[in-house]
Amino acid sequence: MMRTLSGERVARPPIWLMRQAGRYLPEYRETRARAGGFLDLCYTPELAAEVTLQPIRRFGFDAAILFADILLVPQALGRSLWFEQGEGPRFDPLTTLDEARALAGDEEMLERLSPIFETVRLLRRELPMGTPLIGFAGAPWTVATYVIAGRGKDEQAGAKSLRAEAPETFAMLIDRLTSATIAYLIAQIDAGAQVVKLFDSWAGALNDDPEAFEKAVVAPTRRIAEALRKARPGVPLIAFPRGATQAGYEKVLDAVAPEAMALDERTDRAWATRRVQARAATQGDLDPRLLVTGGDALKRATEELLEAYSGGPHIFNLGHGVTPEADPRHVEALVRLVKG
Ligand code: 1CP
Repeated sequence: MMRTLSGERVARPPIWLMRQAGRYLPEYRETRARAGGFLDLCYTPELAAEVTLQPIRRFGFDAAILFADILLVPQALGRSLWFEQGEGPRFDPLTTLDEARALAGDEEMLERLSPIFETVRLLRRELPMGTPLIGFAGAPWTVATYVIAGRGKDEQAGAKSLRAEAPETFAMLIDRLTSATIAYLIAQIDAGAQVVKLFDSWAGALNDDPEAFEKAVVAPTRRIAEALRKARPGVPLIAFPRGATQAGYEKVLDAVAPEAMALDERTDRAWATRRVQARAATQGDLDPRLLVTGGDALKRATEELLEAYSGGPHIFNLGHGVTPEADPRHVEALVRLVKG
């Protein structure tokens, strides 16, 4: 994993999966029940470390990703967050300048997130040698879409209209999220995270507005990358502007120069190997649905992917997260295929 992130093409690509810890694993569901709920699980270091390690033990992935969530940052900034059973995260929507001004400062935020850093420290002690720990945060745009609309999935319209109608409020929120994200990632690195990933899951919602993409996706991501490189040089960064156009991915590549670029399942691999892999390790881009269906289709798609990216540094992953419907036996078959 670390050699690939330094730009080396290794004989067998490392493999890890987004959402490799999660509801598709019975041991995860059991631990979450023991914690009481999803947020309790995130804030209980022993149990969060346990669910981070579960997929490492079961499948032998080449990297671990800290068990936490991108929405813990806005929660620690003072926005109330809860999970609707069977639906997903909810916030009280942020819509006014006063609400944006009232967000907590970095110190208060870091204090509230201190259990997360304890999880990182526990993991660095317990992970096998050679299995690096990936820390992460949501990119400001994606986090803002949840904070503004109060919910996720297909609800980016709220953030887009706040940007148009209350630009000062929107800019203040993005600015606060950007500096909070820098402080949060530095604290994860100091606790032991060896790689960091920025999830911009809703970057593609701005594909129809290049100026907004530049200001809300590219600029904050650039600021975070530059601050991290200055404060903690040598820690590789994985960028993930999910759903962006090819031009959008290339803008992030130009502005951020990440060590790896995560690609979603709509990626044109001829473009990705020519334009992305020449400058960063690629990561992705298997369709997560194949882990529900498995079988020959999974085998063929995996072989095609390995072949397509074989000319340069590549990290095997999905185009998005493992879904709750995925079958652990198919994940096991996938890891066996890639490692073989
Ligand atoms: O147990 C449960 O029911 C909760 C499901 C769950 C899990 C397992 C949520 C709620 N978050 C997580 C963990 C999580 N989230 C991780 C940790 C470890 C791992 O990957 O194994 C990470 C990196 C995330 C990141 C995350 N959270 C993103 C970015 C990646 C992506 O999937 O696009 C996003 C958008 C979130 C928000 C979020 N948190 C949880 C859910 C269900 C969602 C998505 C909500 C929506 O549909 O918009």
